[in-house]
Amino acid sequence: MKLIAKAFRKLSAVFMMAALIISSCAVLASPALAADHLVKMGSDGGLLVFQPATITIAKGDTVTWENNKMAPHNVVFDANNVPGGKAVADKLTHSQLTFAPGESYSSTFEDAGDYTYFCAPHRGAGMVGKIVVE
Ligand SMILES: [Cu+2]
Repeated sequence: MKLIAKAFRKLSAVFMMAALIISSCAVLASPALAADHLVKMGSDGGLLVFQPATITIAKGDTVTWENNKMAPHNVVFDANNVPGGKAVADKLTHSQLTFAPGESYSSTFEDAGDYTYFCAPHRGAGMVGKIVVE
């Protein structure tokens, strides 16, 4: 009898361990791990550009724009250049200017499509970016 109880305890310990391993694998395998992508505002070389100017991301991913050089900068989406129109453009836009290096803001992209944006002070200089959400 004692032997059976001992074996049973051992078996349940093995079962618990297996359940733990399986459940941790399920967490690791979950596909929707959203990524965060960094775009610098102003190139390292001091050019008035977003760097990289175009990035391709997945639905649910976040883009963080970080002030780098040649401030001030901002990030403006307009209704004609995003899927979803004005409501989406307004939600993604960060019109407040950044002045200090390292200042940043982020937006999360929920729908597939092409999103083009610009920096208001430097639009004329060609400071335009594009996010492709697949
Ligand atoms: Cu700018």
